[in-house]
Amino acid sequence: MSAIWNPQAETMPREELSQLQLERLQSTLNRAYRYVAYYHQVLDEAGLQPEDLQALTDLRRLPFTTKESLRQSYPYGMFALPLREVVRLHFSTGATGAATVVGYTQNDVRNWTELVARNLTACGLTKEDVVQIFFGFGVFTGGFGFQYGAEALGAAVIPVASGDVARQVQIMEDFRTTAIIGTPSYALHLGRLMEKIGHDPHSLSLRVGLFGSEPWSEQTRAEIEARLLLTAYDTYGLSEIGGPGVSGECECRCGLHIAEDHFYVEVVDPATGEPLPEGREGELVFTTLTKEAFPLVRYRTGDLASLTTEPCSCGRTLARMSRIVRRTDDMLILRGVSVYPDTVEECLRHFTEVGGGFQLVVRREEDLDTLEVLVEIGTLHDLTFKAVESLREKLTDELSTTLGLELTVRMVEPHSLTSPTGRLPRVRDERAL
Ligand code: DLL
Repeated sequence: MSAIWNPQAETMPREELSQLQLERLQSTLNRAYRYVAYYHQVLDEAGLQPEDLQALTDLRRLPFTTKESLRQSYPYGMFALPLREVVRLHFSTGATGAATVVGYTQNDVRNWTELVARNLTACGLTKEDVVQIFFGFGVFTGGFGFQYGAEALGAAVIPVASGDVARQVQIMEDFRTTAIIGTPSYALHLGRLMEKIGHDPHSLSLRVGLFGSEPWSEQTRAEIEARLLLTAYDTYGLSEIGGPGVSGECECRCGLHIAEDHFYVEVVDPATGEPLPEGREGELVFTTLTKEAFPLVRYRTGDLASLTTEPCSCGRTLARMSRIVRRTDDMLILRGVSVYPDTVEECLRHFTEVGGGFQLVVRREEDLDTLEVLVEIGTLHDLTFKAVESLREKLTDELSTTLGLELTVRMVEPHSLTSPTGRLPRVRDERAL
């Protein structure tokens, strides 16, 4: 079993952790009430003062913060500190397209670095590693987050970001990269393309990959591992809460440990908002406990997962969340049939000729909902119209049988739906309902 970056924090007895969370929550609420007009109003409307919240479960007396609240306060309305204290701004269009701006103080960046360092250490990375980052270095949090974390470990980091696959592979080979970090769809694309260009993965030195920022299945994990000869770990985060480092798998790969000393997590029924017991899948709701510039209270993520506080064999006491395979806003209801993008993903994985990305486009034509599935052409050797058309027909059959729905498939350019720098929405709902 690999080392633990911060044993004091990561293996703390759970009662002690709850006490720490409560202290940090009270301090967060005090600051939010004092400095963020939005939270001042929320508490006033609930008839509460910050000190009325005496237990973690008292948080349930407060309403959720939603993406909509963030959008309305664009750009700085929810900052708890003046800009002179802020050293970094990131923003995201999120999984559903609404812009949200997040600020970090120097201390927030230090905490972020620590959390990503924990995440990398849990996957067995050390200062001996050569880490190649595929995530973008821009307003998206992926690139910088992992750069800081891996540097804190003392690893040698190559911030390549996006680039064509041949160049990535060349760099991996020349620099003897041992760990890669990016979206799973890009890793899959890279693996498949290596086969196409006849590049033997044995010529590389890869041993570990951290992938996240979008949902991916166990089949995708198995294929990435087989093609790139590495062990693949899931890593989760969202910009609103601070970027990557919110949770990540350890070497047991039995759920993602949440950095609970920095985030208080709840799982709620997405329909009623009521808290759900451990083990039940629901929507993740986070409250930040240490964020200075941009504290959030009961932020609804739209991500669906379940929690467990059962001890993990790695020794960490931090709760684990299940892998996210879908979001609350992912589910489409088409002519009464529920369609989840992960079902489509699972089905597409059986076709090695397709690329890593896909998108479901829903339209309403003459009062009827239609579904078009855009699929990237991947490693198809024969690109004649006939070959592409035959693949398209096979996909149409397979997908409509699996989903129980009539649909059309459109083949699109390789790589046009895959981005190394972040996620493209897996659903485009063009219905004007
Ligand atoms: O994607 C932060 C990040 C960067 C996480 C790099 C991991 C690695 P956003 O752009 O704000 O931030 O997107 C956050 O992406 O609410 C989830 O819906 C989705 N997501 C992130 N990680 C995973 C994952 C970054 N491991 C949104 N599995 C989140 C499934 C994920 N979905």
